[in-house]
Amino acid sequence: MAKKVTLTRFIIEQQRDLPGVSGTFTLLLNDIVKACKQISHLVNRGDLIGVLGSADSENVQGEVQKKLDIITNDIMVDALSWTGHLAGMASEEVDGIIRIPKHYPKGKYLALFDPLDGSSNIDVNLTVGTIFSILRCNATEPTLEDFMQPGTHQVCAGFVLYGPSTMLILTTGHGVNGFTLDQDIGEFILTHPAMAIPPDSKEFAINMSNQRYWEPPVQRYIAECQQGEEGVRGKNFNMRWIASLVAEVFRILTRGGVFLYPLDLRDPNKPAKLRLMYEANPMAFIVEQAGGACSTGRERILEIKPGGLHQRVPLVLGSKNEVDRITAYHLEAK
Ligand code: AFP
Repeated sequence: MAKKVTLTRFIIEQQRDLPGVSGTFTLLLNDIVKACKQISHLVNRGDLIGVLGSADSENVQGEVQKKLDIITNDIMVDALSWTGHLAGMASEEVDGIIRIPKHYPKGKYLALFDPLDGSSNIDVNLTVGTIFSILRCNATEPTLEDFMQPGTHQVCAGFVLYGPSTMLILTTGHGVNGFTLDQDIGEFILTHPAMAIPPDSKEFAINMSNQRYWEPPVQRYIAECQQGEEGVRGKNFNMRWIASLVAEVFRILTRGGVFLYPLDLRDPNKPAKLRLMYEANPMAFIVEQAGGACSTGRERILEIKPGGLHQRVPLVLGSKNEVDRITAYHLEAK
């Protein structure tokens, strides 16, 4: 029978090759994974335990919250506050810095997360997930400035996919590996070692209902895909839109493709939808580690100097040659 490599074994073995990464990091990762196992159980139980539906409240983004948005945020905060591994946290669901209570020890990392990405899908039983990003922090009382680190400073990034299988996709800067939760033993098992995104693709993901708001370079790229083999691309394209970033990224990690949530001119106060610190940056780290590319259309996501915890950015990620083409169209149109 093939040897089952658990997440814990994988991290410990990988950690031996990572200079300066202490056992604390491994313990922090295990704390995050334990919280995500709890979330997986709740998402799977859904209406059986009355956790679906709207919470009749809005988050800092002005978005209507689902009950599970709040529940999963509480699970993450409760699971990570007491451990002594963190100096602070930030969440899509909370306006400011989430501080570590004074009676708990503090650590040298910051955790930033979207506790339930794609939550607008939860009531229709589609795949959702938890996205997390880990930064280093030397301050015991971190300020906003301590969080404002570019994505290149991430120590680790990952997401857990609550789909037909519960999966963890993880990078610590040494490639991307996928683990599937074995419900029988409650352990994540290495099932997708060394994930790599094909450089070319025939599949794009975009919310077509926003087409009238896109900038010309995006209009051009999508039109060329739609022209198929009769057009300049000389090949036919397929389209997907799951409205769940975690599901789109896993598909792209598995078979290639390009995802676009571009700048749109609909609301000048909200020119983009996805958040830099806990959506774009962790996904950019993962995608680049798998050989893909991640851009705003004009610049590399990971090099953006953040201006706020909930800053939004346009997001183009996936197969490198497709992302490079889209970026080239933006630079040509300058
Ligand atoms: P929700 O978490 O509000 O469902 O938003 C999900 C998301 O941030 C990302 O996961 C999707 O790719 C994108 O928004 C879907 O956006 P649209 O609802 O505009 O299609």
